[in-house]
Amino acid sequence: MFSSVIVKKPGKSYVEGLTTSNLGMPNYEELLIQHENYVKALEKCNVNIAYLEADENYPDSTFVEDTAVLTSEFAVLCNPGAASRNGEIVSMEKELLNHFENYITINSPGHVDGGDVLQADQVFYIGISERTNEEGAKQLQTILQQRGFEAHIIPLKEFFHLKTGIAYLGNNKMILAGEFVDHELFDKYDKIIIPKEDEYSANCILVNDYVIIPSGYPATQQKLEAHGYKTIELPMSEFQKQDGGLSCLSLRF
Ligand code: CIR
Repeated sequence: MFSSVIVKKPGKSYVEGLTTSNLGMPNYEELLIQHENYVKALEKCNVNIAYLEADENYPDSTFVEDTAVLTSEFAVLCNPGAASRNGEIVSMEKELLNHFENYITINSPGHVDGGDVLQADQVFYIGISERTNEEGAKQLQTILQQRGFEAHIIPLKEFFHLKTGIAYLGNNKMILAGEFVDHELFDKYDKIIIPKEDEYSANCILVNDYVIIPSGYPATQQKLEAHGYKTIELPMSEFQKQDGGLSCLSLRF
Protein backbone atom coordinates (compact mmCIF):
# COMPACT_ATOMS: atom_id res chain seq x y z
CA MET A 1 0.00 0.00 0.00
CA PHE A 2 1.14 3.54 -0.70
CA SER A 3 0.37 6.31 1.78
CA SER A 4 1.83 9.27 -0.11
CA VAL A 5 2.60 10.60 -3.56
CA ILE A 6 4.53 13.57 -4.88
CA VAL A 7 3.33 15.30 -8.07
CA LYS A 8 4.40 18.52 -9.75
CA LYS A 9 2.30 20.84 -11.85
CA PRO A 10 3.56 21.26 -15.42
CA GLY A 11 4.69 24.77 -16.32
CA LYS A 12 4.14 26.68 -19.57
CA SER A 13 7.69 25.73 -20.58
CA TYR A 14 6.54 22.09 -20.73
CA VAL A 15 6.01 22.44 -24.49
CA GLU A 16 9.77 23.04 -24.90
CA GLY A 17 10.72 19.81 -23.13
CA LEU A 18 12.56 16.80 -24.48
CA THR A 19 10.77 14.51 -26.88
CA THR A 20 11.37 11.94 -29.58
CA SER A 21 7.69 11.28 -30.26
CA ASN A 22 6.77 13.30 -33.36
CA LEU A 23 3.22 13.59 -32.03
CA GLY A 24 3.15 17.37 -32.29
CA MET A 25 3.20 20.30 -29.90
CA PRO A 26 1.40 19.76 -26.56
CA ASN A 27 -1.66 21.92 -25.88
CA TYR A 28 -1.03 23.58 -22.54
CA GLU A 29 -4.69 24.01 -21.55
CA GLU A 30 -5.41 20.36 -22.32
CA LEU A 31 -2.26 19.35 -20.48
CA LEU A 32 -3.41 21.11 -17.31
CA ILE A 33 -6.78 19.37 -17.49
CA GLN A 34 -5.09 16.00 -17.93
CA HIS A 35 -2.79 16.71 -15.00
CA GLU A 36 -5.73 17.77 -12.80
CA ASN A 37 -7.49 14.53 -13.67
CA TYR A 38 -4.36 12.59 -12.76
CA VAL A 39 -4.34 14.25 -9.33
CA LYS A 40 -8.07 13.53 -8.88
CA ALA A 41 -7.47 9.87 -9.73
CA LEU A 42 -4.77 9.72 -7.05
CA GLU A 43 -7.18 11.29 -4.55
CA LYS A 44 -9.56 8.44 -5.29
CA CYS A 45 -6.74 6.01 -4.46
CA ASN A 46 -6.64 7.36 -0.92
CA VAL A 47 -3.09 8.74 -0.70
CA ASN A 48 -1.70 11.96 0.75
CA ILE A 49 -0.67 14.19 -2.12
CA ALA A 50 2.27 16.60 -2.02
CA TYR A 51 1.53 18.92 -4.93
CA LEU A 52 4.62 20.90 -5.99
CA GLU A 53 4.39 24.19 -7.86
CA ALA A 54 5.45 24.36 -11.50
CA ASP A 55 9.08 25.24 -12.23
CA GLU A 56 9.43 27.05 -15.55
CA ASN A 57 13.22 26.51 -15.53
CA TYR A 58 12.72 22.79 -16.00
CA PRO A 59 10.27 21.98 -18.82
CA ASP A 60 10.23 18.24 -18.03
CA SER A 61 9.97 18.58 -14.26
CA THR A 62 6.35 17.38 -14.09
CA PHE A 63 7.89 13.92 -14.72
CA VAL A 64 8.93 13.71 -11.06
CA GLU A 65 9.44 9.97 -11.14
CA ASP A 66 12.84 10.42 -12.76
CA THR A 67 14.29 12.37 -9.83
CA ALA A 68 14.04 9.78 -7.05
CA VAL A 69 13.50 6.17 -6.03
CA LEU A 70 11.31 5.96 -2.95
CA THR A 71 10.06 3.22 -0.66
CA SER A 72 8.21 3.60 2.60
CA GLU A 73 11.54 3.22 4.43
CA PHE A 74 14.15 5.16 2.47
CA ALA A 75 14.73 7.63 -0.32
CA VAL A 76 17.33 7.69 -3.08
CA LEU A 77 17.86 10.98 -4.89
CA CYS A 78 18.64 10.15 -8.52
CA ASN A 79 21.14 11.79 -10.82
CA PRO A 80 19.08 12.14 -14.03
CA GLY A 81 20.94 11.41 -17.23
CA ALA A 82 19.60 14.28 -19.38
CA ALA A 83 21.61 17.49 -18.81
CA SER A 84 18.52 19.71 -19.14
CA ARG A 85 16.80 17.72 -16.36
CA ASN A 86 19.59 17.15 -13.87
CA GLY A 87 18.87 20.38 -11.92
CA GLU A 88 15.36 19.08 -11.11
CA ILE A 89 16.90 17.24 -8.18
CA VAL A 90 17.63 20.47 -6.30
CA SER A 91 13.97 21.10 -5.45
CA MET A 92 13.23 17.38 -5.08
CA GLU A 93 16.00 17.12 -2.48
CA LYS A 94 14.15 19.70 -0.34
CA GLU A 95 10.82 17.95 -0.82
CA LEU A 96 12.26 14.57 0.19
CA LEU A 97 13.26 16.04 3.54
CA ASN A 98 9.56 16.75 4.21
CA HIS A 99 8.97 12.99 4.11
CA PHE A 100 12.26 11.31 5.08
CA GLU A 101 14.93 12.08 7.70
CA ASN A 102 17.65 11.76 5.09
CA TYR A 103 18.30 10.34 1.65
CA ILE A 104 20.99 8.52 -0.30
CA THR A 105 22.41 9.93 -3.54
CA ILE A 106 23.50 8.54 -6.89
CA ASN A 107 26.77 10.25 -7.71
CA SER A 108 28.42 11.22 -11.02
CA PRO A 109 29.70 9.72 -13.19
CA GLY A 110 26.78 7.46 -12.27
CA HIS A 111 23.39 8.45 -13.66
CA VAL A 112 19.98 7.00 -12.85
CA ASP A 113 16.52 8.13 -14.00
CA GLY A 114 13.79 6.83 -11.71
CA GLY A 115 11.82 5.75 -14.79
CA ASP A 116 14.41 2.99 -15.16
CA VAL A 117 13.65 1.50 -11.75
CA LEU A 118 10.83 -0.89 -10.94
CA GLN A 119 10.06 -2.37 -7.54
CA ALA A 120 8.23 -5.68 -7.29
CA ASP A 121 7.95 -6.37 -3.56
CA GLN A 122 11.46 -7.37 -2.39
CA VAL A 123 12.99 -7.24 -5.88
CA PHE A 124 14.12 -4.23 -7.90
CA TYR A 125 14.83 -4.11 -11.63
CA ILE A 126 17.14 -1.38 -12.92
CA GLY A 127 17.32 -0.65 -16.65
CA ILE A 128 20.43 0.64 -18.38
CA SER A 129 19.18 3.14 -20.95
CA GLU A 130 20.09 6.41 -22.64
CA ARG A 131 19.58 8.00 -19.22
CA THR A 132 20.79 5.40 -16.72
CA ASN A 133 24.37 4.20 -17.11
CA GLU A 134 26.08 1.11 -15.76
CA GLU A 135 27.87 3.07 -13.03
CA GLY A 136 24.59 4.56 -11.78
CA ALA A 137 22.79 1.23 -11.98
CA LYS A 138 25.56 -0.43 -9.94
CA GLN A 139 25.47 2.32 -7.29
CA LEU A 140 21.71 1.85 -6.94
CA GLN A 141 22.06 -1.94 -6.90
CA THR A 142 24.50 -1.69 -3.98
CA ILE A 143 22.23 0.71 -2.08
CA LEU A 144 19.29 -1.67 -2.50
CA GLN A 145 21.21 -4.84 -1.68
CA GLN A 146 22.55 -3.22 1.49
CA ARG A 147 18.92 -2.75 2.52
CA GLY A 148 18.00 -6.37 1.96
CA PHE A 149 16.49 -6.14 -1.54
CA GLU A 150 17.35 -8.21 -4.58
CA ALA A 151 18.37 -5.90 -7.44
CA HIS A 152 18.82 -6.92 -11.09
CA ILE A 153 20.33 -4.77 -13.81
CA ILE A 154 18.81 -5.07 -17.31
CA PRO A 155 20.41 -3.39 -20.35
CA LEU A 156 17.51 -2.09 -22.46
CA LYS A 157 17.39 -2.81 -26.18
CA GLU A 158 14.58 -0.58 -27.41
CA PHE A 159 12.54 0.97 -24.63
CA PHE A 160 13.19 4.56 -23.60
CA HIS A 161 12.94 3.80 -19.89
CA LEU A 162 12.53 0.42 -18.17
CA LYS A 163 9.00 1.31 -17.01
CA THR A 164 7.99 2.19 -20.58
CA GLY A 165 7.33 -1.52 -21.00
CA ILE A 166 6.68 -3.02 -17.59
CA ALA A 167 4.56 -2.54 -14.48
CA TYR A 168 4.16 -4.58 -11.29
CA LEU A 169 0.61 -5.04 -10.06
CA GLY A 170 1.22 -6.93 -6.80
CA ASN A 171 0.23 -10.57 -6.18
CA ASN A 172 3.07 -11.72 -8.45
CA LYS A 173 1.37 -10.18 -11.51
CA MET A 174 3.58 -8.36 -13.99
CA ILE A 175 2.54 -6.38 -17.04
CA LEU A 176 5.07 -6.92 -19.81
CA ALA A 177 5.54 -5.57 -23.33
CA GLY A 178 8.12 -5.81 -26.12
CA GLU A 179 11.61 -6.87 -25.12
CA PHE A 180 10.48 -7.91 -21.62
CA VAL A 181 7.83 -10.46 -22.65
CA ASP A 182 10.31 -13.31 -23.06
CA HIS A 183 12.98 -12.05 -20.69
CA GLU A 184 13.87 -14.91 -18.35
CA LEU A 185 14.05 -12.65 -15.29
CA PHE A 186 10.28 -12.26 -15.50
CA ASP A 187 9.39 -15.91 -16.03
CA LYS A 188 8.54 -16.31 -12.34
CA TYR A 189 5.66 -13.84 -12.60
CA ASP A 190 2.06 -14.30 -13.63
CA LYS A 191 2.45 -12.39 -16.91
CA ILE A 192 -0.08 -9.99 -18.40
CA ILE A 193 1.21 -9.45 -21.92
CA ILE A 194 0.58 -6.24 -23.82
CA PRO A 195 0.87 -6.47 -27.63
CA LYS A 196 2.80 -3.96 -29.71
CA GLU A 197 -0.26 -1.90 -30.71
CA ASP A 198 -1.18 -1.34 -27.05
CA GLU A 199 2.37 -0.85 -25.81
CA TYR A 200 1.79 2.63 -24.35
CA SER A 201 -0.67 1.09 -21.87
CA ALA A 202 2.07 -1.13 -20.37
CA ASN A 203 3.06 1.95 -18.39
CA CYS A 204 0.28 1.89 -15.83
CA ILE A 205 0.32 2.16 -12.03
CA LEU A 206 -1.24 0.22 -9.21
CA VAL A 207 -2.12 2.67 -6.44
CA ASN A 208 -3.78 0.82 -3.59
CA ASP A 209 -7.21 -0.36 -4.81
CA TYR A 210 -6.94 0.85 -8.42
CA VAL A 211 -4.82 0.40 -11.50
CA ILE A 212 -4.60 3.70 -13.38
CA ILE A 213 -4.27 3.17 -17.14
CA PRO A 214 -4.20 5.48 -20.15
CA SER A 215 -7.57 5.75 -21.88
CA GLY A 216 -8.01 4.27 -25.35
CA TYR A 217 -6.77 0.75 -24.59
CA PRO A 218 -9.91 -1.34 -24.06
CA ALA A 219 -8.06 -4.64 -24.50
CA THR A 220 -5.68 -3.75 -21.65
CA GLN A 221 -8.56 -2.62 -19.47
CA GLN A 222 -10.42 -5.88 -20.10
CA LYS A 223 -7.35 -7.96 -19.27
CA LEU A 224 -6.87 -6.09 -16.00
CA GLU A 225 -10.50 -6.43 -15.03
CA ALA A 226 -10.37 -10.15 -15.84
CA HIS A 227 -7.49 -10.36 -13.34
CA GLY A 228 -9.74 -8.72 -10.73
CA TYR A 229 -8.41 -5.14 -10.83
CA LYS A 230 -10.51 -2.01 -10.66
CA THR A 231 -9.24 0.46 -13.27
CA ILE A 232 -9.28 4.22 -13.72
CA GLU A 233 -8.73 5.43 -17.28
CA LEU A 234 -7.05 8.77 -17.93
CA PRO A 235 -6.45 10.68 -21.18
CA MET A 236 -2.68 11.05 -21.54
CA SER A 237 -2.23 12.51 -25.05
CA GLU A 238 -0.41 15.66 -23.95
CA PHE A 239 2.06 13.71 -21.82
CA GLN A 240 2.59 11.09 -24.52
CA LYS A 241 3.66 13.88 -26.88
CA GLN A 242 6.68 14.46 -24.61
CA ASP A 243 7.47 10.74 -24.14
CA GLY A 244 5.77 10.64 -20.75
CA GLY A 245 3.52 7.97 -19.28
CA LEU A 246 1.41 7.51 -16.17
CA SER A 247 4.18 6.35 -13.88
CA CYS A 248 6.41 9.33 -14.72
CA LEU A 249 3.99 11.84 -13.23
CA SER A 250 4.29 10.77 -9.60
CA LEU A 251 6.52 9.33 -6.93
CA ARG A 252 4.57 6.81 -4.89
CA PHE A 253 5.68 5.59 -1.47
C1 CIR B 1 12.18 13.23 -20.92
O1 CIR B 1 12.60 13.02 -22.05
O2 CIR B 1 12.91 13.15 -19.94
C2 CIR B 1 10.74 13.62 -20.73
N1 CIR B 1 10.26 14.35 -21.86
C3 CIR B 1 9.90 12.39 -20.50
C4 CIR B 1 10.25 11.64 -19.25
C5 CIR B 1 9.39 10.47 -19.02
N2 CIR B 1 9.71 9.85 -17.80
C6 CIR B 1 9.60 8.54 -17.57
O3 CIR B 1 9.33 7.76 -18.49
N3 CIR B 1 9.88 8.12 -16.35
